[in-house]
Amino acid sequence: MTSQMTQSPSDAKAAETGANATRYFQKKAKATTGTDQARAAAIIGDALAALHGVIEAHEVTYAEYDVLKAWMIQVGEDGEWPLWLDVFIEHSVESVNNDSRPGSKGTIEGPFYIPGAPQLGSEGTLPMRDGEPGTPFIFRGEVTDADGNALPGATVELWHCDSEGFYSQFAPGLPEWNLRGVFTADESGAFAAHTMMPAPYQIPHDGSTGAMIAAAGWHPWRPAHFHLKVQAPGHELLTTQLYFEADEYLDSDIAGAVKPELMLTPVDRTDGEGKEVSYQFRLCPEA
Ligand code: MBD
Ligand code: FE
Repeated sequence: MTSQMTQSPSDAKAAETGANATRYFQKKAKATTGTDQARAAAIIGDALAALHGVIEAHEVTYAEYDVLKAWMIQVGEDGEWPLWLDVFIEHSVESVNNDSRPGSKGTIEGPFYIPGAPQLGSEGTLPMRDGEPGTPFIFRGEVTDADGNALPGATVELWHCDSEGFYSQFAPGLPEWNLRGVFTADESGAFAAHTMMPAPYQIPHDGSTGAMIAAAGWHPWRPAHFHLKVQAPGHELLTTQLYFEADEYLDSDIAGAVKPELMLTPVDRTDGEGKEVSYQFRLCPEA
């Protein structure tokens, strides 16, 4: 019967969250990469050799091998591969591909981006519940090219969790587009997003991903963050996150996605309740 009853975000289960993330990923996944056979053989061969090296270095037992097998089966059954991969692997792919770009630093997308959020113009309030809990926050941004010239019409997609760490469309009982929206930079390249401050965030940890973290004695936390995708014609898409100075999890982000360039230092608003901050996004010219 519980499935018939109204659910609240805190009823979120890693398996349901994971199944949603898997479904969204499968919608956008491409079947081919254009990777040729020689490169595929090199990547696959090196990946397997690296794993064999770990097994030899630690003299992994058959009992441990069987635990790995059972665990991998369970990750798949619960749909947690998007979560696990984005937490433990994506940061390496992101840095190999983007570290040498000029302009603002990017970081991982993570598993909870959904395209098609409401369009809010150059200034607006993200969709939120009546009485949305948290500290009101104004995020002002400017979008420029790598030389600092304004990029009017640039789009800025912003998504983040609520003050309890839940993302809409991944935890039950939240309005569809809660704390997700798309802004368009005005003629001076500026936009302003009115929202609530996100809280430090625990990745879903009641499933297989959590079991691995617990087995290693780690914690499941990420520092509080905004997720953003910033885009303008003729420029590379910037996928990034912004964090808050002094957050206790900056040095131990389970997803390894913090960079010193991605820090916000909000100040108290002088004209109202809450905090505000501004940030400049410099986009890299298209290759
Ligand atoms: C998140 O919110 C997130 O940003 C990452 C990287 C992984 C899991 C959940
Ligand atoms: Fe996130």
